[in-house]
Amino acid sequence: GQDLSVLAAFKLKEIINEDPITHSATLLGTLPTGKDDERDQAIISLQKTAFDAEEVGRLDGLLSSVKLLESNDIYSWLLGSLKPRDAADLKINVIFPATEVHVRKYTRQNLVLVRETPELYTRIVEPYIVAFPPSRTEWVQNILAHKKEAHKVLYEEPAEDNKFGFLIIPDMKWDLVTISSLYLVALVHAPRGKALRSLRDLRSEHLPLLRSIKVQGARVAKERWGIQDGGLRVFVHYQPSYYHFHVHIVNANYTGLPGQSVGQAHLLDDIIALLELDGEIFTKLTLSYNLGEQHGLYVPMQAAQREVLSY
Ligand code: M7G
Repeated sequence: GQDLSVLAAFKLKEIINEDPITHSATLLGTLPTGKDDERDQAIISLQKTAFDAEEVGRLDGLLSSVKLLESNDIYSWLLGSLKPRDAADLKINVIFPATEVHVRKYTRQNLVLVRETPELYTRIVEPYIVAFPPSRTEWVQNILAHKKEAHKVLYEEPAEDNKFGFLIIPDMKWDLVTISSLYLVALVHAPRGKALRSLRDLRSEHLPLLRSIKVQGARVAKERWGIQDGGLRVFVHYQPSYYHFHVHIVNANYTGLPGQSVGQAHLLDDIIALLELDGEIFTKLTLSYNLGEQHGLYVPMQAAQREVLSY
């Protein structure tokens, strides 16, 4: 259809990432803008979809051909091809037009761990956050204003004068069908003048918001998809890619994703527990995290590390 012809017009420049564990590849290239012969930068990510538990049970319906590679005692290994079927084989994400920040984010890169004291936050990280143009979180504003993805909102609490609200919506990483890779995101509705950008901004006044995200996320996942208590991994990224506070709500069994590693993901339960101990804790804590060498904070944070006491 229409969409296929758009993707077919993609011209590859470079494969910027490839991961045999997540069965994914990220392509950098160009797509036509629709204006004359103009083309602009595009990022296309391909990921093989997970199996549906029911579908793997019927191998005859699943496989079109197999080839034996080897057999030894009770062990055999083969290669097989999937039959054309109703379920999709690939989840495809397109970013177009893609900015340089996107290209850098999606390009395979070395990671380093850095330590961010409150002082380094104020001096380096906060100005970096403030410098992002508002267009960077246009997609969030579109969702919060019900201009995009409106029919997919699963739960919503509006903000009131002094009260934070939020909504829960399927994450764009999710294919919307495979429960084993269920991935939702909660986006915060901040009252006027109370922007909440990241983990660093959290204070005791946000505890009701955080608890409500936890409760409603669990309720939605249970009612819609039968996910039982304890079946979700709910976490926050630091650093995130987008500085409009949001929470990742993921099937607990969907493990091993790059965004779930130590050095990036913080469990919402742990964040709540910390704030219960001390409502100002995020103004005092040194936070450690990994940065890719293409990340905008990499150079300044690396340079500042010698100021951070190591022990
Ligand atoms: P993050 O921690 O800021 O960055 O999370 P990450 O992308 O490095 O994880 C942002 C989350 O929002 C990610 O899980 C994205 O997949 C998701 N997301 C990003 N965009 C642009 C969209 C969107 O347009 N719609 C939806 N539904 N989710 C999005």
